[in-house]
Amino acid sequence: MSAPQLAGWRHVYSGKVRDLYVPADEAAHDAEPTGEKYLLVVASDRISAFDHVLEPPIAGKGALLTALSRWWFEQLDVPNHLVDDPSAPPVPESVADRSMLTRRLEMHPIECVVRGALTGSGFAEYRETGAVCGIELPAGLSDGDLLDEPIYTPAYKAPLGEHDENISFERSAELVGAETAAALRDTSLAIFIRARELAAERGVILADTKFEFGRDPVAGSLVLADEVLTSDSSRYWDASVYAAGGPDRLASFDKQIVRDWLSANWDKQGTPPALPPQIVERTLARYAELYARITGS
Ligand code: Q0Z
Repeated sequence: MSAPQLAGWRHVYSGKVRDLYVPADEAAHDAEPTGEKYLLVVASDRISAFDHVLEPPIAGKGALLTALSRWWFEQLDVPNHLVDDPSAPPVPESVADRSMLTRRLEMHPIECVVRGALTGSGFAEYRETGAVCGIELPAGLSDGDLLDEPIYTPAYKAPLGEHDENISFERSAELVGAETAAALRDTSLAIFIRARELAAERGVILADTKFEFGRDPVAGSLVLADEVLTSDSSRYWDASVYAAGGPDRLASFDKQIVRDWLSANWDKQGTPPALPPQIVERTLARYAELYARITGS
């Protein structure tokens, strides 16, 4: 269906929005002597909301999110999974602007979530227990309140089909070892603090985000993988809308138009209706605006 055939690559997995490929002829492309393996991460134009993939796709979304991810990788002082290697299999022209050629890593089964605001599942957990992932927070916080000190709230990446589960830092250490757990936490927090500051300079609040890291199979070192700081892996708010304090202050920077339209035009039972062209157009414009604001171009 939506994951197309790519010459020279074999499709191995699709999420709601992205598709993964490995080289069709893996042996021919293992870079000696390291035996490096590649993975092509392709961002489609698919958009999801309320746990459904919608029709039609938002043409241009995949390229904008890929460009945003690439831009953030460049800003960050952290080793990442991007490959620029002439001996790697070529990336098909058709997906060049919405794919990342990466080194295949041994992924840590932890979603490294950092929250600079209390909302979503973090606020829900706080309301019930006063804590998020074992981190006690002051009483009386409201949905969307900003946290002076961002908090690291890891989740265990459950096997396919199961739901990710919020865990304590101690639990993460049991899963990946104390040293790796500490590195995941410290690196995640450091990236978040830098990114939040940068976004703030551009009038955007980075409310929270999720990183994924892998282990370089040869060096054993920690490598930042997946997409980074895109609006599919992060919550971005418009700082001026947030400051105005109205009911839309926690509106998603880019997806809110879609969510509002669906809420008004669908009872959330069965298949969602197709988005009208004007909603598609306005949503693409929001993705473009986020990219322009964050990168300043
Ligand atoms: C990322 C994901 C996607 C669904 C695996 N460099 C890497 N090495 C090994 N594994 C991964 C990466 Cl990026 C990896 N995901 C997340 C991506 C569709 C899920 F395109 N899964």
